[in-house]
Amino acid sequence: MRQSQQLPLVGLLLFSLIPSQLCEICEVSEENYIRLKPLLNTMIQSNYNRGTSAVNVVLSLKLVGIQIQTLMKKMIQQIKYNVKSRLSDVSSGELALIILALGVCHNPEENLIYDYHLIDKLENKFQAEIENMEAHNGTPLTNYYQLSLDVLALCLFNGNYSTAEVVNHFTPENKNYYFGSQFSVDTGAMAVLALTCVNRSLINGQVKADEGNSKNISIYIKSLVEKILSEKKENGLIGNTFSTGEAMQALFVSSDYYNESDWNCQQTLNTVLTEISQGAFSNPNTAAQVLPALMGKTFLDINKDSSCVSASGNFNISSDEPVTVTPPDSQSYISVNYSVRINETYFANVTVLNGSVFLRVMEKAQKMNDTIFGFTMEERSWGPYITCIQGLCANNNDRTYWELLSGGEPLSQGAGSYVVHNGENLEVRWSKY
Ligand code: B12
Repeated sequence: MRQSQQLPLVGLLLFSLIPSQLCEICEVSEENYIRLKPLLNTMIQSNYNRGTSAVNVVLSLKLVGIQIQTLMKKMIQQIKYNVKSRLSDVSSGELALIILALGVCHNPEENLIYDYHLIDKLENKFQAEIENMEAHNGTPLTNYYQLSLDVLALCLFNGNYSTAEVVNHFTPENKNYYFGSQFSVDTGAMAVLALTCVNRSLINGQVKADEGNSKNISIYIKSLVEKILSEKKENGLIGNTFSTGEAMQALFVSSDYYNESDWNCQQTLNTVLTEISQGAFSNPNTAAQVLPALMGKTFLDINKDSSCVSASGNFNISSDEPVTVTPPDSQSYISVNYSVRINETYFANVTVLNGSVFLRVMEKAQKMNDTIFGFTMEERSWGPYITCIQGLCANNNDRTYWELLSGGEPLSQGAGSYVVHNGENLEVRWSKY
């Protein structure tokens, strides 16, 4: 064969070797938007009277180009109330999310950020986090997921923050990226988004350039990306089902830091779509956190003029679609082993209706013996959060909490969502993170 005849063949061969999952194109195609419908239904049909979830949802929907007036109105009401009446109770990350949701895609509500001086207030809350770290052995008031949200919001909306402080506190070895010995993918992913924003501002000269800081931040991003990728499972999920969307966002913005062969984005996307079809994202927060990545968006698009092109038309959204209620299996009962572990372990065998969630087991055990199994909880946007058992209460400064486990393995859902099974060994363990 003459050399000129071989060329097209060589070209074809090379082309076929190029991996098909370039990250820029790893998003759900328009003809597959129907597969995202369960996420939208979850978000639209919830009745947001708790915590931050309406903010998460509005941020997510607007970022992908979907505007839902009734939700927006509800969120603005919530925000006004929060800012006027309980700002001291609003955590730094909650305020950061409020700013991101108000400012996303330069919508008319953006003015509220400035009318209420929310950026100044976030700067103060961020400073309080740093002060708490100084006073409490490096532990912030909240957590590093929220500190990353703070830096991200300050970076995107031109707030003041010290790059040196960011370099100082966001080293990849920092204990706050871990819960126990487990690297928190959600936390690492949010940090990559924040650090990427800071680095881009340094490079574009928006923040006083300092080559040393920028170099350090790049090293941090690379290391965090490695940690995120090392949590990739065989089926493509990164961390667990609920951290994968945010991990995808982090990997989208950091593709210079890993090789194409390190991540099969399409596999991750397909697994998430399968999980959606199996009803995994039934909590509006989980739906809100996963949606942007599936539509190729990241939090770094929040203040881009070009983003947020309306996608509503592609979804045929209606807020009064019937809610799909799964009928209970039957009125049969199951029995589970429940234990509370502090230093000692306290056991109970508990009978509950088939289809019950973990919380029902805890309530039943409490009725059986209030001294041993008595507990308190707080209603959060994610559902009930277990705060105290036997009067022993979780404490952020001590990094203690009540951990939920099944068969000795930590659960990836809360007490209000996790459906228990017959014969299961359930445990609530006094733990340190
Ligand atoms: C930090 C964090 C924690 C910290 C919270 C304390 C602290 N220092 O802040 C610790 C380590 C204690 C924790 C515990 C748990 N967590 Co957690 N946590 C997070 C994380 C990384 C950030 C939350 C946050 O600050 N958000 C920003 C602020 C503005 O929102 P917020 O709603 O006000 O945040 C508060 C609540 O979310 C609450 N919280 C944290 N986790 C959970 C989990 C549940 C079920 C509830 C009801 C509340 C809650 O603490 C936050 C700070 O006050 C998220 C990751 C994510 N993707 O969101 C996971 C996340 C929310 N946690 C999760 C889980 C599963 C748990 C546990 C059930 C794990 C377990 N096996 O025990 C326990 C809760 C058990 C209980 N006692 O009820 C899941 C929830 C998934 C789901 N489908 O419900 C997430 C999404 C992580 C994941 N990818 O799996 N968590």
